[in-house]
Amino acid sequence: MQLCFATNNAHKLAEIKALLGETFALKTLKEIGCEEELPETTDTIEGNSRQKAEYVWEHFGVDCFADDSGLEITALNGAPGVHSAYYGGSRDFQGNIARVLEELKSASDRSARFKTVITLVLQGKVYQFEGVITGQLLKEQRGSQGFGYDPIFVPDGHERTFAEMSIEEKGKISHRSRAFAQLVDFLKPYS
Ligand code: ITT
Repeated sequence: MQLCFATNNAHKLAEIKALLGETFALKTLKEIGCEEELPETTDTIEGNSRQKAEYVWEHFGVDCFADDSGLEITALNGAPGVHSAYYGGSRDFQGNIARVLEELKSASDRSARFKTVITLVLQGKVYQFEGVITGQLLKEQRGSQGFGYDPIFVPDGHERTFAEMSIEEKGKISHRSRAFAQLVDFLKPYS
């Protein structure tokens, strides 16, 4: 089954390919001829996920799914949330982490959660799937795997940060894999 994953993030693509295996011929945006930046102008993770998937369906006529994720920090009332990618002012992981650590300097509650919402557009019909993982934010970075806020996030029930885990270990428990497990289940009859 031909399906496009609407992302430009190579780390995410690698994670999802590892999860999906060979069942689907997963196409990248480039492979379907989409070179432009996808719109992400709503103010929610759900909205941006849907906006990206619908854009690909409407402009390229290819079944596709998009995900949008973010880090929701309790002490910051759910920020950075939909603004996670640019929280430090630009699309720079170190800048984003620096701002979070600064804002949490005097916080006693360091709990947070990663959330992923996947939107699938299949022959024009829209479906959404959500995955969440809760954890704690460290005061300094540990590990070099992964991306984004991984070096400061320790999932509940674990000792190591996401950045200290292999792609496979993170893939077993992550917000994205939880959302994707639902997508894969949903797609089973179509494969
Ligand atoms: P695309 O929109 O091109 O798919 P993106 O980097 O913007 O890629 P998301 O919208 O899904 O990715 O996530 C927004 C930001 O949230 C992302 O840039 C990271 O800073 C953070 N984030 C999401 N998932 C993460 C993860 O598994 N580990 C660490 N940070 C993550």
